[in-house]
Amino acid sequence: MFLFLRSVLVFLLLSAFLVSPVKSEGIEVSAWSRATPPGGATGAIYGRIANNQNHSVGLVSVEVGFAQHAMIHETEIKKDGVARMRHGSLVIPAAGSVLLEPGSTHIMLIGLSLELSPGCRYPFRMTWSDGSSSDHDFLTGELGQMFPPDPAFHQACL
Ligand SMILES: [Cu+2]
Repeated sequence: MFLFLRSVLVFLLLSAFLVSPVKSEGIEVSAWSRATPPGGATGAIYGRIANNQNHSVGLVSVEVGFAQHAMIHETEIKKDGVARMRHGSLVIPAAGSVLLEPGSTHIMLIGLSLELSPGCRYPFRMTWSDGSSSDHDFLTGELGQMFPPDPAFHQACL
């Protein structure tokens, strides 16, 4: 009897551990950034976010352990030709994807506590409107790079 109760207890503890928090399996991200210049405290994450689920999801927040803030920004070109960034939002349609790229929508990183180095891969977490969250990495290319770097030459730097 005691052994039975003990296995029930172990089972309950394991289940609680496994179901919380809810991890989304339905979000696929290939993300990248540019290297930051020495002393630079801001950066941006670009890439493609695909939603393989049958419901759309809105991005609630992005957590990057080494940035004070991470938020969606949209770049708009004003009539005077000057680019300005403003706060935006992101919804990934059901069975669809969204592209983040330089000069357009991006995840802005503010208050970086480390320099983003070429050849590095860094972790981040996204939280979604359906209550799930998903963990991803972004690859870092060169300063000013306009295209995603080659994943083959990247290693975890954290
Ligand atoms: Cu920005």
